[in-house]
Amino acid sequence: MSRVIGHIDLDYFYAQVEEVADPSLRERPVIVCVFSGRTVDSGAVATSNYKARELGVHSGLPIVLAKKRLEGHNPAVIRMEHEKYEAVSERIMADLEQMVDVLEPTGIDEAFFDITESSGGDYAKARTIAESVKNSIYKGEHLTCSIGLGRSKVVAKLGSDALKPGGLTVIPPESTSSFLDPLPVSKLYGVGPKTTATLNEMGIKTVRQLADADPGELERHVGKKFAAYLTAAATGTDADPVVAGLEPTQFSRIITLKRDTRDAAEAIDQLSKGINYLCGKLASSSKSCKTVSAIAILTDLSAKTKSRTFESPVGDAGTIRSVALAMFEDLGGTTDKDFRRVGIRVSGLTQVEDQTSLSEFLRPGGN
Ligand code: DCP
Ligand code: CA
Ligand code: CA
Repeated sequence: MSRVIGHIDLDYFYAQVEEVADPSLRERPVIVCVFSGRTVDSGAVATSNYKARELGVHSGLPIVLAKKRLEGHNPAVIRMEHEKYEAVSERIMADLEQMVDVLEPTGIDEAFFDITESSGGDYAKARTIAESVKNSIYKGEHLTCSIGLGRSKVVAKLGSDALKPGGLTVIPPESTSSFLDPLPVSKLYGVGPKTTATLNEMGIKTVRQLADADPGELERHVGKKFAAYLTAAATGTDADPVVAGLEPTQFSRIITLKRDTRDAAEAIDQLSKGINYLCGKLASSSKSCKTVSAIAILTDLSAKTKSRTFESPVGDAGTIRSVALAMFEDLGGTTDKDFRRVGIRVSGLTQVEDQTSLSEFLRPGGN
């Protein structure tokens, strides 16, 4: 039976979540921004809706530049709220998990899935399943997504990218090579600018040319292991299975301070929301943690961490806060540089219901 692998990617995710919350935004260019807090507009665009993209505004663009490009178009400039998008993502992933055989989340807005068994390897049936996934997400969250179906992860991923936004691209096994062949090699999963340049220098521009490349020559240029992957990817025969999402082993939050400082109380004050968020994560997954770590990125961008491991697991904001405060005080005392960014990590996660018998799973330290 032929495998049926899917890849799902939510469309302009953060910006679409904002549009759902306020539908009047749909008429305007929307940019969701990460403000670094240094000067009024310092920071970058996390993502933008398609109206803004048409005006040349994409992820990663400095906010100042984005505003310039959107001048006169009545743009909506929105501050990124990671917790908000994460909550939506978690609901969607939980829903998806019920609809497919195996779900492997690979990012906040995307996942691979396997529906070989439920479709019986029949791509017409698989299409119906993918359509109901799209409908379900739309019904539950009013969000659109793009899905690709194919016989491997590489093919499925290219499929979800092929007709964005709102696309469903089904590539049955017999159409694999006609779909892959004309694509530029840079489109393949795992092929970045460096590999693209290497391949182009070898005269390999399209996926077809990569599939036909001399294996020995390919190995000489990119190494044996990567050459084998590239050949498999180019022929849609990459065999990587979809692996069910692993349980998280840690949660963390890191922020950029409003100003550089070595004052632990000031750092903790700005981390308050982050600590509450971490405690919320622990509570909602019925976990507590054995280790709390304080992370400081100094003005010279070097990183310092300090960890404390408890006899019995903790999960309340008050404890984490006071332990973190003490650790930041220690960290501040060991350096003559100020903190630029600060973060908290909780690890050694343990299920609240059964802490004693789970002690064997606890991980040491978080350094
Ligand atoms: N993101 C970010 N910074 C980036 C890229 C992305 O913060 N440089 C965030 C915002 C996006 C989310 O991750 O909404 C998902 O990233 P995608 O690359 O999937 O981009 P989008 O979902 O925004 O758009 P697309 O419709 O192209 O998938
Ligand atoms: Ca996306
Ligand atoms: Ca994505």
